[in-house]
Amino acid sequence: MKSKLPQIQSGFATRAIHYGYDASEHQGALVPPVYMSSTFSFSSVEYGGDCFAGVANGYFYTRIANPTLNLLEGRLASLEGGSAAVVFGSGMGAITATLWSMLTPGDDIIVDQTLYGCTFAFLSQGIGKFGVNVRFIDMTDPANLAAAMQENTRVVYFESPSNPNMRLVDIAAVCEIAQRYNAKVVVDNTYCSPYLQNPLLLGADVVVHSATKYLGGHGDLTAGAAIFKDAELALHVRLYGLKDMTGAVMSPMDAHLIMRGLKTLALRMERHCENAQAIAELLEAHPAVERVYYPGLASFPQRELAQRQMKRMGGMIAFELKGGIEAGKRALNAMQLVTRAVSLGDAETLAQHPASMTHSTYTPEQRQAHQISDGLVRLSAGLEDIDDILADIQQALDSVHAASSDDHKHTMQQHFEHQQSQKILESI
Ligand code: 3LM
Repeated sequence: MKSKLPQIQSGFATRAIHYGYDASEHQGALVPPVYMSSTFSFSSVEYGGDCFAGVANGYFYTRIANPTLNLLEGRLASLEGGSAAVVFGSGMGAITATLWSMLTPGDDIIVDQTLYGCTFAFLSQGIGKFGVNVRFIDMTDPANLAAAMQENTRVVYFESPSNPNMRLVDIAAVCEIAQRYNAKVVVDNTYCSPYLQNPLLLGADVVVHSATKYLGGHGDLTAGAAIFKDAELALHVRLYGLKDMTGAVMSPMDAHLIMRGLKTLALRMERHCENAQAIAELLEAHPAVERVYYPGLASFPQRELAQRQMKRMGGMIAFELKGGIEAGKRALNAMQLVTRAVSLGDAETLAQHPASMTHSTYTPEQRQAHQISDGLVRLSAGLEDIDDILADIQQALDSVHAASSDDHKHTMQQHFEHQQSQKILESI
């Protein structure tokens, strides 16, 4: 990947804007041209054959490689500290293609017990059908992993923070254990984006992203990426996972939009973090709220780990209201600026109910066993003016609190009236 910039010395924002692109090779175009072409012509039949054989390094079909996709891949690899990347048509495309490529029948994979709903569905119902043994453990304690590792464990997989309940996994400690068994570590870094956390630099082998989220950042595309420490594994995933197994190819136009999003990733992440911190503090102080899960709060149980492996505390929050699921639903329905929607990492502040939405792929029993409470509400802090977000959340929580106080008063009144009538009855 050629560029006139000194790549290694460049800071994050500089690489997010410039990496791998030299305008002088493209008529001076400031913004990289988008190669909206599914196929590429060959100067001769021999050259075409060489491209297919991998002898010549030319493009031939966008599902296998495309200059716009390659530019984005180089940029993402640079931002995560990897040596190569492969982009996909969705985060699930990246996750499934990567794991299909790394596992064969008889292999064992150990995964954390809390995962995004569709990743959980793939691991609990999908890949197991093909002879891969999947085991779920609580990876927040690395000792559980050390106890579970086996000779045939090929992959260790987790999210940190986990979607939706904000549990953290000690990335360096887990990688150290996996390495002893020659197992590869795959980390879903969607919640952090490469701006806040770089698992490859902590010892992981692969990072996957739903680029639909912070990387794109504007809620207008669906995309994914896998970034690799080892370029050979990247090539294997490209040829086996993307070309042969899934075909989950990214559109060049989406790659263009993601590169546009990357230009402001550093700025956006700073604002997401700032807004989330203020929201988490408001939630924690409100009498309607039972518990808030946000690494920026002193009450967060894994605060020291968060500070060790994350640059800032992120844009995602989970919380529970005192009235459980019913109060949570009432609060969500009362929100006016905060938008009721799944997904995350957009400019808009989004809130949703995991048990009935993103994590409805778990049965109620599985949710209970995997620590996803039915009353949990998830919020993705957006980029709006913080005062407006806080005012909306405050009024929504106030209305829940007022309703529950009214309910309480009503119950007390009924209780009192019942007692009075009992006394009257007894006195007759
Ligand atoms: C969501 N999440 O609202 P796509 N990894 C993580 C994710 O959060 C997601 C994916 C992978 C949500 C999507 S739910 C119907 C909407 C940590 C997606 C999958 O395939 O690009 O959606 O990424 O939590």
